[in-house]
Amino acid sequence: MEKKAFPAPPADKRAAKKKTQGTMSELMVRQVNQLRAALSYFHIIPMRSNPVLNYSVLPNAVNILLFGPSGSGKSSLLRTFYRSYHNTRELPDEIHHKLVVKGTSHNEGTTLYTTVVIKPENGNENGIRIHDTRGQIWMDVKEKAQADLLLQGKVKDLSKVEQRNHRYAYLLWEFWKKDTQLFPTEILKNSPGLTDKPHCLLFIFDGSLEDIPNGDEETAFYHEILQLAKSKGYYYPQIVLTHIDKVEAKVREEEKLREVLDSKIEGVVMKLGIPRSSVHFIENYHDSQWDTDLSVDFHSLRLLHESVQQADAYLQSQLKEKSSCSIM
Ligand SMILES: Nc1nc2c(ncn2[C@@H]2O[C@H](COP(=O)(O)OP(=O)(O)OP(=O)(O)O)[C@@H](O)[C@H]2O)c(=O)[nH]1
Ligand SMILES: [Mg+2]
Repeated sequence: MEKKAFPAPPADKRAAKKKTQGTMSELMVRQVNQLRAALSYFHIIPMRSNPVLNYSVLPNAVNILLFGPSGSGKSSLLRTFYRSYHNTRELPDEIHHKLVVKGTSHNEGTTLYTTVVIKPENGNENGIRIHDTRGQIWMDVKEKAQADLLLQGKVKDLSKVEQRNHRYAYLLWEFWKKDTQLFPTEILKNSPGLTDKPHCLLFIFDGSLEDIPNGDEETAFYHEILQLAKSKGYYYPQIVLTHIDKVEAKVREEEKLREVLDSKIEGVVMKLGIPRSSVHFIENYHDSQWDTDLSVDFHSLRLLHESVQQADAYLQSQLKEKSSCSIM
């Protein structure tokens, strides 16, 4: 895990310890600034030099879609992205009211599909949009059909993604019904294109749990969703393990912590068949965490940067040749 990749300060030499810590945080400040700059100037497929390809279908903003079990930290991650990118403690009112972070007394947090603009598109600069979703609870066919709908980019902002009639989708064959038969038409976009589709998928799990994903049913469910995503051209979904602070609080010793984190990552790699480089550990801003935390900013901006790169690669893979008509 990158968070611990920095050299640990010597245990008993105070002056040296202070100096090392100073150098480390200076380095991190520099990297955080570089990441913010890279994100603010990023441009989707900057080299558009192949005369055969139709670049006109490219969107002006990337869509990053968050998936994962209820309570895993999706909405908190979105909030963390916003805070880190804008270097701010407070979210604008509009976003604050839109985003629902689950309180300890609530069964469910987010219920609506919610789009938040982290960075607006502006002239030559491309935007970043993050789409928050209701967390999976049942891991059933109904939730699989909902995930499928979201993968197609068909859902309007602030919609409740729920089948029209509970009778639907209980049986497996119902999954093959048309979306318009399964879902209320008012939540569906008419003809979604590349601009509406997700360009990068992030699967969020609570990294402090013993078992990630949590149990056989959950593992089978996300394994299937990942296969579905692959069949739609998403070859490198990223897996985000939140709550690293909780793991750190339990395992104080540096070496032991590395072991624990490595074995968690290894478990996810084995269960979900995902490359190791696509698994990230994160601490989200949570509860009443008010002060800016350099390490939280650094790791979340690295993840956001990686997500934007993945979105770029996906969009590149979706480019088609111009039709002979449009060339003429
Ligand atoms: N300690 C700690 N708490 C976290 C972290 N991320 C999220 N939380 C807490 O976990 C709880 C659930 O977080 P949410 O962001 O609402 O989770 P969610 O995945 O959006 O939940 P649903 O909307 O129900 O799917 C909240 O109380 C958060 O404050 C983290 O990295 N560390
Ligand atoms: Mg949520």
